Amino acid sequence: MSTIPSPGPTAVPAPLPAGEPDAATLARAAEQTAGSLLAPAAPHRLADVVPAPRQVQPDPAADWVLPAEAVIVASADPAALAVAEQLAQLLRPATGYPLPVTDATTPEPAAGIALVLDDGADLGAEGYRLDTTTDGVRVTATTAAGLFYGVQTLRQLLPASIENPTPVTERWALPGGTITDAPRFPYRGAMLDVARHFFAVEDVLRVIDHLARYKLNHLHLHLHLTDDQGWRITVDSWPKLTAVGGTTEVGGGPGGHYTKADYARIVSYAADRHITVVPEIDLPGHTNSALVAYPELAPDKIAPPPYTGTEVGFSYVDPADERTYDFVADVLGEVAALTPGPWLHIGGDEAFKVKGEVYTGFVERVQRIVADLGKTVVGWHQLAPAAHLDGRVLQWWGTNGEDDPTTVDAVRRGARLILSPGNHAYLDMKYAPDTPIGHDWAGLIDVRKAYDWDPGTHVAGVPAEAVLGVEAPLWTESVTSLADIELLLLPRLPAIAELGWSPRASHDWAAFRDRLAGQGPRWTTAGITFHRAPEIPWPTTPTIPTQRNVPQPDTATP
Ligand code: TNX
Repeated sequence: MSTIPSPGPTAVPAPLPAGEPDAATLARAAEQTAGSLLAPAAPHRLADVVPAPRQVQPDPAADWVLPAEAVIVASADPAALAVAEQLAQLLRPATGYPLPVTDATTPEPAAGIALVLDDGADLGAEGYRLDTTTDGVRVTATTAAGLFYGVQTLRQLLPASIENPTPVTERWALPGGTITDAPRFPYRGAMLDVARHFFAVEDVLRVIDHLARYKLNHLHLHLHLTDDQGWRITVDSWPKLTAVGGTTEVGGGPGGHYTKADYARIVSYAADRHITVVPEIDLPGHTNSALVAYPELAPDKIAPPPYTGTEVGFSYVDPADERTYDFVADVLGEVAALTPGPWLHIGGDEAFKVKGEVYTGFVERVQRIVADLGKTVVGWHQLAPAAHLDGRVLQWWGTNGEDDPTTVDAVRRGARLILSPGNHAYLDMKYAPDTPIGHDWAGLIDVRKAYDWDPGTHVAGVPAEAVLGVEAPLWTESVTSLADIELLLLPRLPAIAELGWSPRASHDWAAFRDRLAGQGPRWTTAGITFHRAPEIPWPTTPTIPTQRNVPQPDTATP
């Protein structure tokens, strides 16, 4: 296995001058556009999208080439205009085109792209329709989220060189036809553990970008905020949590934490991409870093030493001390106040030393605190035996979906499930024995293993209606850099994204493998690290033009 370095000399596109295009550049672009009218069809098929769209109706006679003078027109609505501006920002670097964004009460794509909010479109809360005709592209949706997903699809339909950070000469052709799309599940997430190793805000924002690309949006980014090895979020009423508990991490590094402003920045960056942050405060176990800071929370009232190893299950806050519940209420109250989304994740996993009724009693009190804050409880499926509370969501991380009567019983009492099976969705598992980082306690997870399961039927006895969606957790005991994160995320994240988004009827490993292969050149061009999984037929020829005005062969069309 290997990672892909940034493009070598042969793949570097001929740069156009940065900044405002001058007259000569525009003239060249015009000439190129004229030439492209005679050039071959779009290099991609309309169906070459990850996750697979619900319905694709190609119309090869309707291919369209983005002209240099194209305008992006959006419905006169701030949220639609914001998506239009995001689209322009995606397209301007590689095209070098100005792509002005304008609004119109009745947008018409004269020679450009239109993003249309239409209440009557009947496309659902997250669906969209994308029509490419010889006049341009029109994305229609009922919500700004739908427009945003349409834009992610549009991005993938352009040549891979659209990912280049500087202008390249390219024929920006889009395949003609109509895509009508909407997700299978409302919750499509990934988790980043920022407790075992701390990651800078910029790294988290980049991970959010990766989620957005694959429509892992809306309710998804789940920050694992606290653990034995470090406390990562400022709590004003308990300042030593970060001042003391935040200064450690696995392996003895310096740790770190997010200030409230940092956290707010992550939340708003995610919200701009239609991603809701789900914060986790893991209780009652995984709390060594809190006990180091506040020994009164420890069962023996003695501060344990800071922990920088990777064992689990040894620490817990004292369920018999009222101060513990004051602590929980304060912490969850401050985190809830910073979090616009509906969810508070309270962990609940691997509290090996808090058993039976003591455990369920603790969980039930914490669930009540969450409800009193107006939030919905999410917790690992170990919460299952505790009493049901309206809306409660269990995140199932088991490895045997055939045999979990406790979870099935909780679902019968009203719980819904987020599916994160350890042996399919855990992004910290190695791909193969030689993967340089990662775990293997749940087995090896190659791309096919990540892809070949069905969230709707995975836990026997749990009906598909009780499944809210999927989440791919990335635990970071062995992950120390953004490149490590990307190596484990890609290409498995798009596999989980497809399980969350695409209709089951489209599930097909061979077809997925081919579509996924087309993402490789995009990541390479964008400078994103990924695992070059041997089971994926990554293209070997550079797809980025190296010379101006050389028509590109129709390589990707089978
Ligand atoms: C289990 S999954 C854990 C984490 C570890 C992870 C490593 C879960 C709820 N708990 O504490 O980091 O395994 O794969």
